[in-house]
Amino acid sequence: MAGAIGAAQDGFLTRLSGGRLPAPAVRTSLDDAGLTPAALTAIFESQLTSRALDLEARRLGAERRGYYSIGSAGHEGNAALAHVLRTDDMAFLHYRSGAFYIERARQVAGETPVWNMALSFVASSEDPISGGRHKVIGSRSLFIPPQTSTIASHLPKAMGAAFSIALARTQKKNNAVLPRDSVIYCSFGDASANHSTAQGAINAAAMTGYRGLPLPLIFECEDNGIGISVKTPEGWVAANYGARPGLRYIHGDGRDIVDAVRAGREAERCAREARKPVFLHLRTVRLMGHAGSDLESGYRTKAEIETEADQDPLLHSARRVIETRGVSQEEIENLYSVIQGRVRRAMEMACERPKLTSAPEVMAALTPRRTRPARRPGATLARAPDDSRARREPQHMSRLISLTLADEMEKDRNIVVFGEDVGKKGGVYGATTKLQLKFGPARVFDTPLDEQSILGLGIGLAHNGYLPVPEIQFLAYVHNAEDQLRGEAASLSFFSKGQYANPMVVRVAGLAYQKGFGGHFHNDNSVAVFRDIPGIVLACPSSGAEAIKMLRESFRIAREEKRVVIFLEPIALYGTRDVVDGDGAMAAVFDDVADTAPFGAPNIIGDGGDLAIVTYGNGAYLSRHAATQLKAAGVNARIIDLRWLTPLPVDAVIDAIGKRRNVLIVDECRKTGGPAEELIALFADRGLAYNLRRITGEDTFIPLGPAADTVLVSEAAIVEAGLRLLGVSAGKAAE
Ligand SMILES: Cc1ncc(C[n+]2csc(CCOP(=O)(O)OP(=O)(O)O)c2C)c(N)n1
Repeated sequence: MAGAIGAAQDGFLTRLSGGRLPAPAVRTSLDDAGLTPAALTAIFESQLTSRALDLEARRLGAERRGYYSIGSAGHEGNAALAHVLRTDDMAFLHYRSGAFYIERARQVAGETPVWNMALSFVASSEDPISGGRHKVIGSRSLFIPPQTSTIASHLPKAMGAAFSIALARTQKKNNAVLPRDSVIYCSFGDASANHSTAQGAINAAAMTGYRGLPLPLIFECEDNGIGISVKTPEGWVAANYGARPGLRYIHGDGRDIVDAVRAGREAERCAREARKPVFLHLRTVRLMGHAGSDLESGYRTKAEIETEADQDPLLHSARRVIETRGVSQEEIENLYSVIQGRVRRAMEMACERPKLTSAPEVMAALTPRRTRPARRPGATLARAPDDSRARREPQHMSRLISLTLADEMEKDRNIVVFGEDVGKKGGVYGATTKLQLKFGPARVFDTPLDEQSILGLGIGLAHNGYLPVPEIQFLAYVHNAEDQLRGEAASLSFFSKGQYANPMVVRVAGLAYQKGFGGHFHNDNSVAVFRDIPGIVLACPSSGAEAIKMLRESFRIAREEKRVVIFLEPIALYGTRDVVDGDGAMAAVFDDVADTAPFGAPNIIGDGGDLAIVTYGNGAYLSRHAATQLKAAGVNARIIDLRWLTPLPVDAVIDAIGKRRNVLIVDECRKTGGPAEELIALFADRGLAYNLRRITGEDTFIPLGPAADTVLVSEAAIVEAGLRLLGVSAGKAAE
């Protein structure tokens, strides 16, 4: 009968047919769980459908017609959470959440979960969530953002999204995406719970709960006791999370759907009504190995595999349905057979649907769909400090940044600023000065000391209609959190066909040349980490006025193009007022700067026809000095300050170089991985035969004290390189 599909692996069917149903694992009754018999049967159907999809995906994978990766078999208990939660409770899912997805979709009219998953398994361009880019579980209408495969990387944003719900409620935000009484659900495996990303997010959630702040969040750990081939020590998850301050712990048996619903309801009450974070620990089993290609027999004994299969949640559910509804085993087999037939037909039809066929099609989703969301007028506090005087006087870059932030925040209430020390202190370098006084702690606040949580908080807030401005205190500390940008924020549009976006302006203080605060970590001169992230925008201002104009444009890019913008602030220029003594050229009067710096347009300084110096950040500042010396030697230079380092505005740069044959690239970053590499490659691609040279930092970490100067680009080196390019000897220039 029904076993035609995947019979070889279908331990469920074999056991069911043989009457080998497991003994009850728990004593929870339907009444205890608030579950009706009809609901039980409906959930069971979702579980069966998920299993049928797993088996079909395997079959197509083996036939090289599909791309089976990881299945949900053994984890179908997560359908309980879909039953318990509302369909507008945003869900950040573990990759074994097929049953959750199907059960949630069942509750919404017009959803076609089987067809959608089938399209995803075969990477059809008609897959409604990723458009054939990846096998992901996700849906815009079901409040399920698609998830990447990096384990635990979704926990920080789940924490952030839960935080955003509470914040929106406090602020009475009327354009929130997430309902004010909704909760966030985030699931993951037991091995994933050990990851530092998970630890950081759970810690941040627990700390929020410990402080008595609302956080409607369910972390659900699906504990199958193993991560690929490595066993989690017995009892470890409970021991680790059972008694965390600020975090409620609830245990349930995910093999038994009734107990899973009971535990899920308890967790839901805690998150929704008490608005406290919960750690829901569900026991599960993992069936059919880790993934399609995994040979489980290599690390598990046959007996272990069989014992797991005996505890199949589908068998437990079948027993529950037989006991509750008085149906026979044959009736369940028939039901499964019908479901399998439906799934097979969907899979076969999906194989015929179109795939992505060109790079432009693939890449169309790298950036989100553009919109022009309305700004919500900002609000300042009744007794907010008056900065009108500061706006009328010349200020250096860091103060201008705080004034620009204040200006933007006044115009747009969706903007929130957060990070380490940005609140009362106003930032280590004063770039958020007075913002908290002006806008209050709901819009400007300090975070725990954890960059992953800071960026995750940004992603979560952006999911709820905020325009987050997280600050990373030093460029060197982006690195321990870079996946939040690379794997999460920047990839969301790609995996969701532009349907989901998490626009933000990430402020990062960085680059070298700091005096008196030396060493590598505060002088990190590498932007390689950002340069190859598809879709991201990297901006780097070179003066006070530029910072105002570029920050304004960065907000526009985030708001209208929904992009992730990294705003890299050169620390050494924060307090610099002059290019040459007393000229005030690096400072600006905020109220006098009315325009913006258009995305993709470099800043052109000077009109010298002998030499084009292509540079950015501190390099632009040094080049302005050097240009004066070059001029004295008879070499007239034009400085082309890139402003936008990713994507590089190459066409505009070539335009700005114009007829000049001599081109000097001044790249303050290390030789390896700096923007100079790409510029030269782009010039070569276009067959441009400039008389070309680059000077860069050395491939080293920055040492302390004056030794730093030995490895960084200097004004003298720019002058020398410029003269050499033109064949003017330095000695001759000095004459
Ligand atoms: C950061 C990261 N490291 C390694 C992997 C490779 N990997 C994929 S799944 C997995 C095991 C996860 O186990 P667990 O969290 O228990 O979930 P399960 O697969 O058992 O449901 C590993 C190591 C990954 N995806 N992400």
